[in-house]
Amino acid sequence: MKIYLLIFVLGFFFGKNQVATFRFPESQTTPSPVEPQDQVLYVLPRSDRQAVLLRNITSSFDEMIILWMPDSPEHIEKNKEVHFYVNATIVDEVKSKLKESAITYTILVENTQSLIDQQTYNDTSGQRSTTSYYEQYHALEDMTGKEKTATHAIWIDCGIHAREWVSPAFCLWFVGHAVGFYGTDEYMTNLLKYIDFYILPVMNVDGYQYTWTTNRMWRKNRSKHPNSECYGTDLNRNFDAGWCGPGASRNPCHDTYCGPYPESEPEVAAVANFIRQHKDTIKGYITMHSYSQMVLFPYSYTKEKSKDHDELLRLANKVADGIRVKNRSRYASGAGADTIYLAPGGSDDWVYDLGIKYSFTIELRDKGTYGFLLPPNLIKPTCSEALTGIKIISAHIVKNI
Ligand code: DDK
Ligand code: ZN
Repeated sequence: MKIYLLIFVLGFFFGKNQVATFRFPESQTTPSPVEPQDQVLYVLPRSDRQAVLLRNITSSFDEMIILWMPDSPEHIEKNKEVHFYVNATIVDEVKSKLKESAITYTILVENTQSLIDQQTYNDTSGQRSTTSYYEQYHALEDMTGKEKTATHAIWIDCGIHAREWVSPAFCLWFVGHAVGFYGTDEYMTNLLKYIDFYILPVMNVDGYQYTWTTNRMWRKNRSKHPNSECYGTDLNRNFDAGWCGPGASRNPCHDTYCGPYPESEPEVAAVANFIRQHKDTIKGYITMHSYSQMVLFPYSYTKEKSKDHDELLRLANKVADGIRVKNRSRYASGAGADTIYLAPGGSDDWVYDLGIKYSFTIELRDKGTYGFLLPPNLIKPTCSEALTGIKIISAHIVKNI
């Protein structure tokens, strides 16, 4: 089995400079004019004799001459352009050799070092919210964000449950919206200045695939269990939060099977490890499910109230109100255990107990008319209202960090 932990980091993260200005650090790194620079020379060999000479010259100075065109000295031919990069220390020597042989050359690039400086110079790193970010070259660490992760982020995952198809549809839609409407959707544009999003479009990849190929109503992942003919663990019962208490099953044949032990499933272990490693950065956790139209928060493994119950309830109510006003859909709100049912081992409760206060489960459309078989024409209104909700949660988080 393969786990694809596909994370889009929408890293438009906050920096002190809002606008990147473009300037060259000429004085810092460029050698003074008297110091010779590497040069790129251009020669058009006019005869076979000249071609042979050029072949010899370009192959004799190991590392000091780098042939740009053609790809190797053997390919140098009469009447075909030759471009080669000459180290500063031998520029004069090479030029006089060419002159001796009556080969005319022109200098293609005189200021190589300045050009290199321009290309490796970034005004600031991580300023992806500015257009000029995309008009600079970026080192690998810069592109991948290696340990340059945002200071504040919100995690959204979709597709914990295989048959809840509108959930992955939402994650894709969210990424498309965040990228495509960046600059147009003012609210989103602003939000992305302050916060990064980690998006996991499909946590339960194997189960999701199985719903496309074999059984549309499959919920769990597809792991095999010893001593049982049945497949699959409910990933939303496998997190280490009240694991396998009332509301989960120890029977591998059941849809709410909690697995042999907490985080036994690779999908859960991968997500839990990532979130543990980023728990100081991740300020909000939102997991998308369907169906029943609800905004849920901890706890679901116990009927007891969490210590942030009042704040989370107010925020969940605000989300439901916002969706009702803007999108005219009705969402219920409340702690999981009172609002839907006892459901231990869930991701939201685990994340909450890890110390990430703003932890929500959103149950998307509908209320049972189509259930898991929500027709494609309802993807758009479902995603719009979910986005309304996520904007409200995000704004609250930004205000409170
Ligand atoms: O896992 C479930 O049964 C539903 C989503 Se379909 C959510 C239950 C409440 C949140 C549990 N963490
Ligand atoms: Zn679900």
